[in-house]
Amino acid sequence: MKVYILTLFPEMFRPVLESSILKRARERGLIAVTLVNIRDFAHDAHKTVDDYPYGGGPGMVMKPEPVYEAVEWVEKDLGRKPYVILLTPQGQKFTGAVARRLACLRDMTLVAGHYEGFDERIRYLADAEMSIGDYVLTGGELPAMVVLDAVSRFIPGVLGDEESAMEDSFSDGLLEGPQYTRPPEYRGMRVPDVLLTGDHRAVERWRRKASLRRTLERRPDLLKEACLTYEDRRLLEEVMKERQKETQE
Ligand code: 4F9
Repeated sequence: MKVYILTLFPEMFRPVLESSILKRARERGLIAVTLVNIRDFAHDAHKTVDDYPYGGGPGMVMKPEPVYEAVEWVEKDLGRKPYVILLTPQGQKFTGAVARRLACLRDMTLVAGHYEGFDERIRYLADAEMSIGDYVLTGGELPAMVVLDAVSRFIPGVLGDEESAMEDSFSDGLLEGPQYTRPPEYRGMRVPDVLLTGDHRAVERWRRKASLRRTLERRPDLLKEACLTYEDRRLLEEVMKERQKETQE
């Protein structure tokens, strides 16, 4: 996938692009990232990219011209219309399901704004607006990194066989259950016996049930949307009975 990132702070992205999985994905040619400095498209000698809001008020607003021209530069470089995503708190909620869909795109252009906001006309450039959560940040850079990271993990080959994105929390709409590694007992905390047995079917059943239990306890809202098999529903019944017993004790 070809990714363009339009920002006033390209240096913020370098450490992220040069670390671990994203670095490996770029080296393998699975993702190509181009950082585009919006300031390079400013018109005046002062490289102005923001201005006072019409009608008054606090803060500065990003001017439309540099962002429009930066997107036009991307279109030329790419040789076709890019898919443009604006990172804003007013956008569609970015979820794992959205990330998985975006991973099918040939290209993705992330526009990170700064200052108090964008000139409204910048929104007309975007195919989508995305929010990573209900909070305001100092800019769209961190959200752009979040989107890039989450989308990358769904691009085939980015994760090794050992680290499939399909096994993670949310991939089937449930949270992951607890995981353990050695030692079998640490400071009195024991690894559940079933995991030490080597009985793969019993382990799988235990994992599924633990995942259902954790989702019920922490995110019952997810259970309504999750796609559960007949066996899942039976395991969930068991969990609910166990929890009832636990509260009676
Ligand atoms: C963007 C916050 C997406 C959350 C952009 C300030 C933002 C944001 N999700 N905050 N600029």
